[in-house]
Amino acid sequence: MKKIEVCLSPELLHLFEVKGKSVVIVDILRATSSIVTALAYEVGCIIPVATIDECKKLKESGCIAAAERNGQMVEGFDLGNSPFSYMESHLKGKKIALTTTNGTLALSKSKDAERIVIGAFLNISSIAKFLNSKAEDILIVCAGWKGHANLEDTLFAGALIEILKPNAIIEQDSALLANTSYQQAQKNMFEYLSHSSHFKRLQRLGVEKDILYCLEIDKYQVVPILKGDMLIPAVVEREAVNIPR
Ligand code: 3SL
Repeated sequence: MKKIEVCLSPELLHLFEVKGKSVVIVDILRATSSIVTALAYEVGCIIPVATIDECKKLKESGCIAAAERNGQMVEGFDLGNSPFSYMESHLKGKKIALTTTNGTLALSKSKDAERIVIGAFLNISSIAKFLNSKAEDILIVCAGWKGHANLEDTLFAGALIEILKPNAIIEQDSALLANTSYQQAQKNMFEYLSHSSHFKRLQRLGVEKDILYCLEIDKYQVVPILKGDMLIPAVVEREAVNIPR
């Protein structure tokens, strides 16, 4: 049986071995929900980068570029981080460079993993199925908020464990904590999260509809996987990727 572990914040990643593992990056509000949405809406690929400067360079080289800091779109970029902005038909088949406060940073810190996939409630069953089809141990990396753990990513980790646990070993307290929290929250996650910090931050920014959307379960089947520097759907993983700008 494979092991499942949960890293509650990228700041704790030095305590884990990522090499040889399937790593699931999670930033429910909203980076990983936006990435899943983008690929479900047939964006060609997402190039995740940790910094605004890297994203700017990709924009200069002709990519569409999306940047978010502190919940808001960064001036001078084409897109922010609302999942709804990735549903536009003109983005179909395009390369989009993306940097976000925590989500893309968590990803860049996990790059030594055997494979990296992107998880959200929107694709949770497909992620579980994909992970079950692989032999490697699993590490769920929660993006959190600026080094701190957050509730929404922890709940997702717990929900994924709930699906995977019949075939897995859980021997670590953060995985137990996540799973127990999810069991408490599952009847009404929106209500459960309503006192959490990023929920309130996004509410102040007037994007409560993004929160509701990001908590929808199994809306899509796409499994975004990192290939080189691009996130693409896992089903096209073995095909030659030749995506126009
Ligand atoms: O922290 C992140 O990476 C973002 O998802 C934050 S926000 O939801 O866009 O505010």
